[in-house]
Amino acid sequence: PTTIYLKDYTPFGYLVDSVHLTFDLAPNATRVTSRIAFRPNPDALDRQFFLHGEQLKLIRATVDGVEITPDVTETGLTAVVPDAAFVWEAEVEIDPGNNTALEGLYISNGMYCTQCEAEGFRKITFYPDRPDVMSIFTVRINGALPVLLSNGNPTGKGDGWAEWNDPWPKPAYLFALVAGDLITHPGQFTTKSGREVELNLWVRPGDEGKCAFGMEALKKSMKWDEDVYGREYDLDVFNIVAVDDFNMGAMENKGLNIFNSSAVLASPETSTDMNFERIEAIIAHEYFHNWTGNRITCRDWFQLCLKEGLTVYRDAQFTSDMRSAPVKRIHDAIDLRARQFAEDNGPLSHPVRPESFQEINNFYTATVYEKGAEVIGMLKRLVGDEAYAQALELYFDRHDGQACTIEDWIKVFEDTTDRDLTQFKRWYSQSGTPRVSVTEDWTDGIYTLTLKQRTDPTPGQSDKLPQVIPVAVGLIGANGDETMPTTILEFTQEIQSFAFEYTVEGWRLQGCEGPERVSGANPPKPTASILRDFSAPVILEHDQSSAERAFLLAHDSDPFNRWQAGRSLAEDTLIKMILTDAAPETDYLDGILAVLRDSDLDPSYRALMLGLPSQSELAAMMHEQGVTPDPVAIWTAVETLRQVTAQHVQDLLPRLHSETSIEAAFSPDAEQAGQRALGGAALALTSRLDGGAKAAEDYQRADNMTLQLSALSCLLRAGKGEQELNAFYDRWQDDRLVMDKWFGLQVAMSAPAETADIVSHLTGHPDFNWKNPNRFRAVLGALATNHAGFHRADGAGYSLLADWLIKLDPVNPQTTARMCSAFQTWKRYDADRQALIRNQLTRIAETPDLSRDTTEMVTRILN
Ligand code: B3K
Ligand code: ZN
Repeated sequence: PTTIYLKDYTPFGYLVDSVHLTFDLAPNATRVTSRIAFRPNPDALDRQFFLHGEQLKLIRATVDGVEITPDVTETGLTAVVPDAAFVWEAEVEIDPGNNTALEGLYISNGMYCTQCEAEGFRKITFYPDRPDVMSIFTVRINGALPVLLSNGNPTGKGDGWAEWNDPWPKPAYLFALVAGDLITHPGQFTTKSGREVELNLWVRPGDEGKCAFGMEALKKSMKWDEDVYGREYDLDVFNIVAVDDFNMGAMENKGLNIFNSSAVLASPETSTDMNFERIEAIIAHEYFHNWTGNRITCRDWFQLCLKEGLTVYRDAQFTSDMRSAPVKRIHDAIDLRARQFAEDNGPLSHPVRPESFQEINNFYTATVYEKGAEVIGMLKRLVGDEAYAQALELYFDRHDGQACTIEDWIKVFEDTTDRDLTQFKRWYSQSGTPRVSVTEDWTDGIYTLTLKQRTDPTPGQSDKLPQVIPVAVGLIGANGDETMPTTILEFTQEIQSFAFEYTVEGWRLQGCEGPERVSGANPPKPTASILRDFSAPVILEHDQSSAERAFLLAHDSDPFNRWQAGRSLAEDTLIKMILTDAAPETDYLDGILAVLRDSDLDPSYRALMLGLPSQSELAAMMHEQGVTPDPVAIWTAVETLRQVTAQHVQDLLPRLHSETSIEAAFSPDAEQAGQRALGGAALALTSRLDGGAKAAEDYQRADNMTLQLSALSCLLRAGKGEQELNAFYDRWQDDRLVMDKWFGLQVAMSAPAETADIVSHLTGHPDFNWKNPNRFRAVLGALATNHAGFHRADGAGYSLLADWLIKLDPVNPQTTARMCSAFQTWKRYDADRQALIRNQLTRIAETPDLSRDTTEMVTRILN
């Protein structure tokens, strides 16, 4: 396989003035006719005329109307063309009916649809399939289907045909086509300048009842982007289509977003609160791409974080505004630590802007997306809100219609603020998670924090340089009052000290403007709250006593760090329990009890406080401490802590149940969702004490999916619920999205010794349609995330996953490759497990005709 390097970028030899495409749809022989106006690119040195093309049957090609015979290979064609403007025409035949990879044009449940990002357009016709080639597309679709959609505005339609024109130049990866028997849930939006936009959410008949929430989320997103970023929508229509077979969440094609049905369809009966929140965020994310991604796109795929990091950052801001900002921040930190830290500290570690790849689809990662968003959050923290807003304004003005780089992005911040961001740019090029360790000094009334940063070597990068880390710090006095409000420390050196002095107005960073130090005063030593609001994506190493953590859990005014104090107490006690069989610490148990009692605290926040670190994270922490993690011991400790917690808060449980019961009609809003989250957490604890009696009752009365699933989880966890599981199946067997939950839950709730057997059993179920990515992930993805079950000592989990990855690879390389990451943490475990995993990885790697996608992933993981 060939490796592509960032440093080798060169522009394409030609510019594309216009593209006309005609599709004659037929399931196994769709004809695609293209007419493309090329002209030499004055900025390019190389005039080689190479068009990408894969799995295309070339019927004919002409240049300026004269038939030619291009040189066609597996990856594209070359042809001799004039050294002046010319018109290229080609007719190709493709087979969407047999396209199981779900890239290019394919058919899902009788519906034609496309997925072109990153490099799928080349499976539709011959084209310079690269994001820096932008053009105006006009599309005609001929097909005997009621709904025929493409990008842009509709320009005509009749029986069996439709025409579309997209006035905004775009790269081919944003092309989309949908054709099928679809029904719209319509909507309408008037933009701030008065443009009337027709909105549609297109679904298959039967799904009409699951559209209302998505449509409202779209309108809210459109409004928010106008209010907060000044970005207005720029076409007459905005279409969203729900598709059942889709490799990821959704795709931001210009004016025609295509969604995995799981990322857009929702109803109270069938969706959990988590589903609602995720759907709202994904709709916003894809919509926000209209400016950050589509109007301003990426020069090449190495710049992917330019659009993804920024768009994730924007959707996080949106969710914070729509729901609870602290809760969103905590969710994001949990997610980053679980997925991105695991990636950044293992064999798949790569910079936010990678420098090489074999298959770009393998780089749609937590690092590019989520760490990419964190980098933007840090930039905003460093320059301030106002400068951030100005820089963004400049970015949109300066680069509208262009294909840009991270250098362009950084430049708008430098030009706005006059800051030199050279060191900051290391966040884009240096991989690995920085570790920040903290030591304190307390001398003569001066409180000093000394911070030290280091990043361990990562693949291809042995030496690391210090990064710019914004560390948000607050100080808290002995009585629990805040004595220094959140202050950003700009931590740029390997070791750096920050001294704080006592003034009439409390504590203050030395050297800052403000009142003088109060000399002679004898203030008590403050307690530091460090990395407030998770101000940087780093691992904080701060040895604090349980008492200090408990103090912060009780008093920190920063909601993130207050939660973090509880989380750290949980981690400490769990690790002690695992290593020494110790009993759970009372600092943790009492701290949790106090938080649960505090009914002034938002229920969703209290529910989060009850969460525990994942078993996989505990394994990572032990590994970092030089101890080989034993998955069964970890599982046992977590079970014990849960049981003891349940007993410890027992008296409070009835109150929590009544406090969280909702009289009002169901709403998926943050308030009710928070109550249900706390109620669910309380139910889980109750089930530890009553063997599932209350859960069985709740299951019977449940009138929404959140409660139904949380009750069923409790029953399964208690080793019960067989009857309910069958009833659930009977009730929901015709609803794909709910059946995904039915499959996934059984795996997630299984006891470690049984997980692999349950997975084997479920993969034999008649409804296990393994070619559907959602169903495949529901079962095999759940296997990979059931830590103790997956890591069963005899290797049953490993071989089962490998069997299925080998089977899926020829059908759908993208989903296979992505799921290989289940093995990325293998070097944490004992020699026996490592050997078992190595065998499976090698077995996958040696499979004949393994896809480029999967080959790249297993090779990187093995090395
Ligand atoms: N841009 C798409 C992801 C495409 C993934 C291609 N393998 C969705 C998103 O990030 O919005
Ligand atoms: Zn995106």
